[in-house]
Amino acid sequence: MTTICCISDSHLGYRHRMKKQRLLDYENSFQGAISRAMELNPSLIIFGGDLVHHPRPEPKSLRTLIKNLIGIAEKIPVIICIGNHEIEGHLGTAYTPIFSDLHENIHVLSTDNPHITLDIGEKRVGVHGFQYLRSRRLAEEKLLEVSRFEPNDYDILCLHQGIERYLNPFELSLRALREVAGKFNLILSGHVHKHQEIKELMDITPAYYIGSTERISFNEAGNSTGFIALREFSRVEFIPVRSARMESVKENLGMMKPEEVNRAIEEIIRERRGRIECLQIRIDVKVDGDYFDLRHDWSQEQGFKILDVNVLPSAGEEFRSLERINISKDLIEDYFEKSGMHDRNDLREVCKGLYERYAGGFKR
Ligand SMILES: [Mn+2]
Repeated sequence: MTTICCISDSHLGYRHRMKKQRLLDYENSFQGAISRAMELNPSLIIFGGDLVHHPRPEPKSLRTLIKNLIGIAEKIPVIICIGNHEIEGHLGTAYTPIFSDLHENIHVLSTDNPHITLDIGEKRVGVHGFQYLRSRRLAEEKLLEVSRFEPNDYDILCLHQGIERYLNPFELSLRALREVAGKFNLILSGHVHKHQEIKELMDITPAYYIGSTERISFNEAGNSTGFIALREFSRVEFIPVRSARMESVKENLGMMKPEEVNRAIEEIIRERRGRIECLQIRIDVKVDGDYFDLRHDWSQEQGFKILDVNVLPSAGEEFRSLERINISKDLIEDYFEKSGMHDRNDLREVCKGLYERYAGGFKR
């Protein structure tokens, strides 16, 4: 069986919420994805970009990456697309193009090198794409350019761009993609971390977001982590990869006494200890009592890699009355004096300027 694996958005070297343990998570899920992929005995591995989180990655993560790339390349070809996290501007700001010098089996897609053709099984396979481009005009122009090639037996477009309806701002409109989609047998993209079909293209050609191997924010708590395996040039499977278990809990407690709020949060934590590794708790509550009786320091709670507790008390009368204070230039002067910032003339002038520009004419 011919298999092509596509792995994306591993974000190696990311220190999520400044936690050291999270650095390891990105490494482990990346290694996990590669081990699982290699078990499938693939003929090619494509990386969809954002292999690393920073354009100048932390050395240990870079070492993990390089060792793995060379390890794979000893056995099969590797193709890499360059993601937004790996590049700051032009190609010269990214380390990724250098990876093609590590091994003759490693190929990097870029506007300098947008077409890679390989013999896989009985087929001549073309993989086409370029580095993440920030400008919509440029990205659409390059897409059109890259789509002009002599067809192979099987052609894959591999990108790392924001696509209309999935990200805003986007760099590729659906119109531009639909125009060229027919040139390809498969379209793959990194960048959007949730694995899914790009359904607006599916009537022309199968198109997918590859998905990420580890979540980089609590917004992604609901995403599965894993990678794509293309079987026999026809079937696309999503292969799950173990990552840190993440949950985001949002609750509205209505009206509660501070000690009841504390107990409710402790209960949420207790239920998840040992089951969830990264936990975010967001509580909306009308506090019946003193806000300062809420427990504010949760850092002593053991058993989590990240525990993030936020209590948002709904605004009571005392907050609403604040809205009725009229701002004036005198009030700004007053604030700078009383807050001990009387020396900050630069900031004071900026504030007064902003007031004049946006609120100066406003009188109740
Ligand atoms: Mn990414």
